[in-house]
Amino acid sequence: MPSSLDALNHWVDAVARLTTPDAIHWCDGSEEENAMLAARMRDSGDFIALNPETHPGCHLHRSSPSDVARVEHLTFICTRDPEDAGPNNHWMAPDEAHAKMDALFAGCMRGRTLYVIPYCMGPIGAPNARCGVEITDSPYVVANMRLMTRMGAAALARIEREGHFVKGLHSTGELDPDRRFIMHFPEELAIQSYGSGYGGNALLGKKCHALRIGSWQARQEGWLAEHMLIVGIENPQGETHYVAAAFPSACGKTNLAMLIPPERYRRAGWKVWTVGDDICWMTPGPDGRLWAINPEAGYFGVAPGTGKGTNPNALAMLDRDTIFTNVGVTADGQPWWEGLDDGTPAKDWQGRDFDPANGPAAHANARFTVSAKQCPSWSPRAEDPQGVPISAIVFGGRRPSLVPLVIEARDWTHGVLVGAAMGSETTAAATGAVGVLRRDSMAMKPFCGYNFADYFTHWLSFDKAGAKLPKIFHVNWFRKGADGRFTWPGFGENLRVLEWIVGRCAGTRSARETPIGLLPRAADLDVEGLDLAASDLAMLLDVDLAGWQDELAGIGEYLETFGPRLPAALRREQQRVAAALDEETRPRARAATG
Ligand code: GTP
Ligand code: SPV
Ligand code: MN
Repeated sequence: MPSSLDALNHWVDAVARLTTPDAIHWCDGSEEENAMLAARMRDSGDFIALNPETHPGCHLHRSSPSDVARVEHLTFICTRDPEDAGPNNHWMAPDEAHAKMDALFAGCMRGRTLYVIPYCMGPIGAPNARCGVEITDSPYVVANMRLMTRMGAAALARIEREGHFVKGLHSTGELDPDRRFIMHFPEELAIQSYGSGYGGNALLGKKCHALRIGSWQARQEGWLAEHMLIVGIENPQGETHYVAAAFPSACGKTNLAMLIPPERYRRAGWKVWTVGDDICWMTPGPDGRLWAINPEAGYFGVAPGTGKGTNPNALAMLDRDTIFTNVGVTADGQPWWEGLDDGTPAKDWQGRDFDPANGPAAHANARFTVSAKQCPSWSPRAEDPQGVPISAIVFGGRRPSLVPLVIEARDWTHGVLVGAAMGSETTAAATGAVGVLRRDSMAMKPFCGYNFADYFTHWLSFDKAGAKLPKIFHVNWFRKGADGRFTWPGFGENLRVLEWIVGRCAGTRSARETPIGLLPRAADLDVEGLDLAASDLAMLLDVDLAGWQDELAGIGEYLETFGPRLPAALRREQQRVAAALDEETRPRARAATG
């Protein structure tokens, strides 16, 4: 009887014939292997050892200066029918994409080692976990995948048992932005990535598998693959509610997932537990609730802005066995970035002597890669094969104006509209302009592996008999005042908003009804001890009706771009909210004219 690993062996042989590596290495995920690869990278210059006293086991990697972020314009969904990819994706015909990629991959591993990385997304024993194999010629990718996934022998054993896996092929190629593509073939459960060594472009288990291919499979199989953190909020009575939150790239997921409660909350007994910081797979359970697992085993987090005052939990895990990418370094070999509380940079992220005239010491999208187990707030439920039940889903983005601190959707359909309508200013996590407001539905614009119209239909379909769905909310930590500064203090203080959210789920907190949803009154939010003027709080909780009328018109235009495939229920919901706003403004208009 042929082994169920035959398919894997045949594929590795075929890739080796195409790419002609000097050697093939099957990764087992062991300590010895990791030490061997780190030594190899220190020799080649891919890794720079950091100060062994202050940062044992830590390395710095400097990527090519033109390869520092995801490349959305070079990322494609290759389906037979372009309509299946939708207007939210770049599309290429599978045959054309394969021909292009075969030409790039031909002979590209000459002089290099081909690494075979079997990995599992999700706890190895979880029924909803999924396996993949990434072939790469980058030892840096191997070292990162070892921290970010369950990689090696156990994953290979699961693949052998299940007989199927997602095939990911990656080569750093020449790191030439003109010879760079990230291709997805959801109908073949395959990914091909060439010409980048960076994060989401190269660690194929993450965005390529767990979100783009994952979302495609989730739609077929009735679950959700989302760009969400998962956090447990434990109240002083010892009850823990789990919240899943979707914010676009570099908009606060890692920070919210590991927040430290404000002093007074801590003393009262509030605790926060980190389950995941970037990706969430949710499946309806037999009890009708949504149960979530974090498919990842580590964090690939934004370094700049991570400091004692903002995210001390993150800082506490970054002093050992961490890979830093594109940060600066101090004279005594410690990693350094803007927002770190102490130290001074000697070298910048490109290895030049630090000179403020050249810009910040760390690249704005500089990252750390670290095992989740090192996080002080790591949840005891993080490895639970059943996952955790979700009480609330939260959407949010960077909205300098208009959008209040927090809104509760009135029901699931309204919540899906709130998620679909999400907008946010772009960040350095992807190449291109930063600070441009764009729609980013459910924070999945760069990551949904199929047509957003079908994705909205899929979201709506969860609202059926027997379902006990989470409440849906929208938050905005990024509202700016007339002084151009963030009005809300954010970070740990965000627990005050989460407390209201969890209280709404438990039925213990009140709210006022508005045309755009339910909002706390100033008295409903605990702001004791905050340095926040009453007028600022009023601004954060105000609903600017005229501004929202324009916003709803913009949302309507955005929904129109999806054409007839858009679910009618979503369009009706947009019309309902628009009509409620018109209704609310009518008496005032009459009073003004009469
Ligand atoms: P990805 O890993 O790219 O998906 O990003 P993320 O959503 O995990 O973002 P992260 O938590 O790393 O935050 C990105 C940036 O936003 C950092 O520079 C943070 O300091 C900043 N940030 C996070 N939370 C807050 C907040 O509550 N208020 C403000 N003003 N800034 C925040
Ligand atoms: C993001 O951009 O949302 C990230 C980093 O989390 S990457 O792995 O590059 O996608
Ligand atoms: Mn992300």
